[in-house]
Amino acid sequence: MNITFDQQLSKMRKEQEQLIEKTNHPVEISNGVYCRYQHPVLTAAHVPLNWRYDFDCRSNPFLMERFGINSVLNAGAIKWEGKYLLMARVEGADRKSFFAIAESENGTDRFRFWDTPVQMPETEDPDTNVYDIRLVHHEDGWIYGLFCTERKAPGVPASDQSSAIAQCGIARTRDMKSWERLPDLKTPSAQQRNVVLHPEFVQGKYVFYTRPQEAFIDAGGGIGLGFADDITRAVISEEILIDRKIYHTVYELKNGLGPAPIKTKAGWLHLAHGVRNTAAGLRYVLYLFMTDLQDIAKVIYKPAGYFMAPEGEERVGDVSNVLFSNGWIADPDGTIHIYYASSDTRMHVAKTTTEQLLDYLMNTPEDGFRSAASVQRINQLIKKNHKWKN
Ligand code: M1P
Repeated sequence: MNITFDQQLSKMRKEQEQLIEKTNHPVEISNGVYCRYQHPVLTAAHVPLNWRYDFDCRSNPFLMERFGINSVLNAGAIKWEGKYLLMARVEGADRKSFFAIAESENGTDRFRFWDTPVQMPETEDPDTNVYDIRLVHHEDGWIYGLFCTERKAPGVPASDQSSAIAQCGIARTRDMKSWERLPDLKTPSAQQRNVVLHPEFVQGKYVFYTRPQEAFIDAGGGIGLGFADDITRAVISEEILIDRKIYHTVYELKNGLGPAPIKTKAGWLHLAHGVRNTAAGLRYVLYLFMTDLQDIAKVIYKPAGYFMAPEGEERVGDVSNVLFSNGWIADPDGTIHIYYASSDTRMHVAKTTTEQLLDYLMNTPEDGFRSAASVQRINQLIKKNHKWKN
């Protein structure tokens, strides 16, 4: 039976509504640190149909998708007017990313995109691609979005159509709707990605977490920190490395900060991604560390290894074996929603609390950097557990 244009459109609408309205439940098994939720919270299929299809049967008789969406990933997150907002990186079939905001009442399901994508202003040097925004409500009163702006590398031979320059774009808003674009961050490094703004002034200055890198893919020594006097012309003259890459760790090849840190009574809570190389390609996992409230460059707790790694279906996607997070929301009751993308394809949520993360940070052994040190730690645990046998 041939179905009509109207029947097909109404079927598509119904299916999308069912997807958006699906309740998300926590998965039963948890490691005590966090709890994953069953379904992705945002996917390409959540993107509104009227962004993708021409609904006029005269100009689109086959009801073809006119603007393909490839993936929805790496979302910044913020609580705004009581709603959980994800400012996602939406990537079209044309490979370009743009930002779009989706909101939910409870932070775990029914995320629905706003009517139109974000209209991000450009600087005099237009961005080829923008992605991975970090949202932060700064104590100066503005909400800032720091993101990667990518442009073709200048002065390369015509045969080279891949070399690119990544820099940190900065925009700010007061209403999450209209954005003011500020000049890109200037640092001593040739390229920047994964730059995050600290939510408070330190000694009257804006503080940026950076990731100094000399080339587009290869990152430098680790996660850096720099100060700027003026955010409307942000210049960092020195980057201090606060979390270095280390041989034979999950962040051996590169690392980068995730969302802006959360302030707790014990210190600043940081979520980051670490990357190592394998025969199957790069593997991205998430790890946590904490910095001192007085000296934000000082790491005071850093459990060994990863906090979250790709599992099950998360392992497969556009860039497989990747977890990446640039958004989390801390509620006043201590609940933390961690938003993470899997394999550069879709967004998920995991829930935890400040109390659980503090316990994890303070009581998980640090990396011993040797197999023998791992065995020693396990033996300590076995000894401690002896009296609880059976
Ligand atoms: O493909 C994995 C990630 O790769 C980049 O992250 P990094 O700069 O740390 O290597 C980014 O392009 C990120 O968007 C992507 O998810």
